[in-house]
Amino acid sequence: MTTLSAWPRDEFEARLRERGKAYHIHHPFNQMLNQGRATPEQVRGWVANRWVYQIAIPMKDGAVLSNCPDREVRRGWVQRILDHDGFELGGIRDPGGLEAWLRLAEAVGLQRDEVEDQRHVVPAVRFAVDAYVNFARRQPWQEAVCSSLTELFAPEIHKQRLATWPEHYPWIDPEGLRYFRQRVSQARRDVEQGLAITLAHFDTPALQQRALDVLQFKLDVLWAMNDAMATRYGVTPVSPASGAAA
Ligand code: AHQ
Repeated sequence: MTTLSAWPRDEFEARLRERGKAYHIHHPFNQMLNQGRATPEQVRGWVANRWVYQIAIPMKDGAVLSNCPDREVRRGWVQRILDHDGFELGGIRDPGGLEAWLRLAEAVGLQRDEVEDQRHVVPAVRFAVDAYVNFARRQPWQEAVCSSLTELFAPEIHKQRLATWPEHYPWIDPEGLRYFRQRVSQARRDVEQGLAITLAHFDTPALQQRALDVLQFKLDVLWAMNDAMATRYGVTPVSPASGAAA
């Protein structure tokens, strides 16, 4: 019986990054959005549905904190809640990412209340988001940390929106894209802590495979959200005339 040894950390990281092939940047609904094929209704549907994911993040991160006995880890992780909920500390005030998302909603022609009351949210979007929050509540905190590593691939998707939406959707007030701008650096900082914890904790062959499975679960959460939105709003096909890349 050959006893497998754990992958060295650089190989383990490479295998985590390799899962980026299944990131929702490759989903047809997201490709439609970032290639400029989305109608205003599809853009608004995406913003209104993603609201339930955004408001779940602080609760998910609160679950990580509540399960984590390590003060040093909590000191780093708590920043994520401030990023989204905003804060007022020692005279410094930041309205936070949830406020920025509502600004995005107004910029695409939604009213704040129709986003906050979740009237447009598709059931399967809600179920996928609930699966993520409940995963973080129930699983060991290190697995919840690992599941956040879809953010390894997030800077690219935010930069893609910033690069393509102004040209494709001139009707969207550019001020609404602030959320994507701030996430590029926040995602990079998040990943520094999340990756270090993951590479250190998952240190046997079985644990490393578990980490890949956890990351795949979260990739599936994001993919399933896009499936649900595609079913509800459709995916505007690439028009033969434009010949734009599929
Ligand atoms: O806006 C996003 C965000 O705040 C987070 C937190 C992080 C997590 O803890 O799981 N993941 C995440 C993501 C955000 N935006 C998504 C997007 O496509 O706009 C990407 C998503 C992620 O990659 O998990």
